[in-house]
Parts: sequence; structure tokens; C-alpha cells
Amino acid sequence: MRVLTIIPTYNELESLPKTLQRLRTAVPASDVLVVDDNSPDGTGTLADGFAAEDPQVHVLHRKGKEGLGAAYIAGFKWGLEAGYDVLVEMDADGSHQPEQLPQLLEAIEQGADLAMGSRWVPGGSVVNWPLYRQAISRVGSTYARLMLGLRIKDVTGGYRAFRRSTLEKLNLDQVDSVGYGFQVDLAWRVAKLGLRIEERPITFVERELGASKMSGNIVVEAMINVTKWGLAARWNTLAGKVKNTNS
Ligand SMILES: Nc1nc2c(ncn2[C@@H]2O[C@H](COP(=O)(O)OP(=O)(O)OP(=O)(O)O)[C@@H](O)[C@H]2O)c(=O)[nH]1
Ligand SMILES: [Mg+2]
Repeated sequence: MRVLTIIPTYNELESLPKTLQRLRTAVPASDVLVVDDNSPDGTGTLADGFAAEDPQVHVLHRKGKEGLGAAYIAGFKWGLEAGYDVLVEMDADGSHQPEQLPQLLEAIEQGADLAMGSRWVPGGSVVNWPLYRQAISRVGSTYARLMLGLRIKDVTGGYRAFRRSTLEKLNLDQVDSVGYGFQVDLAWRVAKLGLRIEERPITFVERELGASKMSGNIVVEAMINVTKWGLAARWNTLAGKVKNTNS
């Protein structure tokens, strides 16, 4: 299996070196693609330095900050074009521990179409995450699960491994959510296709360096979208039933 780990970055000058080193040590077989949105702090140039030293590290430079979702879509397209079999999502800030990547890859080897790192299954945990963030994450995941009928426990998590064929079946050009909404959007699309989703417990560690890009807008966007998707799905089911009764 050719694996590509995609790391989106925006002002991660302090965190990126350690994450890259840990990843290259923990899973040397995985190539890496840093997708930088022209970070003002020079993260893109730093990543170029790593790429010059290590042929398994690549950098995709984008014009400006367009959100996590757009960065991942660009990274997925790059990786599919380059022929990778598995494409991994990983944050640059150390929250997703590279040492736990083998568990996600193992799930893919065992047949999962999407393997998700999960804080909210037995064995999963969070370290140094403020209570209010835990609350937002848990409430958000529960709401999305109920609204969308998903069986996944950690719907907003962003530590994931996608089988190539899974991404090929998604209409990546139609995905326009950013932030957490993007992660819910992708999980929902994969679930609707009836593909196999597996959760694996992870220990999520709060970032130690650099600033968070989380904002109230991102949470509100996710909530509004989940509500829209859930209502639309119910409407379609109802409309289908009425049609069947009439015909
Ligand atoms: N390329 C790109 N990367 C981004 C953008 N926004 C966030 N990221 C990256 O996405 C990853 C997750 O962002 P974080 O700021 O850690 O968001 P978070 O994990 O929800 O928030 P914290 O828990 O506070 O760390 C990090 O690697 C960021 O650098 C963006 O607009 N463009
Ligand atoms: Mg983070």
C-alpha cells in the first residue's frame, strides 16, 4: 500500500518540524504532503527545506487561507493523481499522534474504506483539552449522529485514513464546507455510499505551540449544515414513501 499523509498548515512554524520528524520515524513508509496556505510565518518555506532534504516529503503551496476543507481537497487530488492507495488526514499541531497512525492503516488493511481516529470510543481520550472544547466536540458529534443517523462516535475528528477508492467515489468538487463541517460532510458522504467506516481509539493531545484556527463561525457553519443535511435526508425519505404509496 502506498500511503500519503496530508498535513494542512497555516502558521505552524513551531509545530510542523516535530510533527514531521515524529511521522517520518513512526511510519517511514508513508510519504508526506504539506499543504500550506501561504502562511505569513513562513511555514511553507520551512516545509520546502524538509522536502529538499527528504524525497518522501512534498509541499503544495496555495495562494492564501481558504480553510482546512479546501486544503484537504487539493491534497487529495494531488495524492490521487500521484497514484497513492491510502490518503491520511493529520493536523500539524501534534494533536494527532503519528505513533497511532499504524492502527488506522491496519483498519484499512483489514478492509475498512475509511478508518477514523476516535476520542469518544472506549480506549480513546483527550489530553489537556479544555472542558468547553470537549463539550463542544461531544455535543456536536451527538447532534450530527442523531440528525444524520450516523453510527460514528467522533464525527468531527480529523485523524483519518481513506482508501483511494473511497475518495474516488466522492464528488470532491461538490464539497465546499470548511472547518469541522468538512469532516462531518466527508463522513456523511462515505456513510451514504454504504461504505465501511471503522473507528479506532486515539489519544488526542491539545496543541502545545502556536495558535488555534478554531472559531465560533466554524462551529456555527457545522451546526447549520448538519441541520440542513439531516432535514433534507428526512424530506427525501418522506417524499420517497409518498411516491411509493401513490404508485
Ligand atoms: N492549509 C490550511 N491549513 C489550515 C487552515 N486552517 C487550519 N489549518 C490547519 O489544520 C490543522 C487543524 O487546525 P487547528 O488550528 O489545530 O484547529 P483545531 O485542531 O480545530 O483547533 P485546536 O484544538 O485549537 O488546535 C492544523 O494543522 C492547521 O494548521 C487553512 O485555512 N489552511
Ligand atoms: Mg488542533
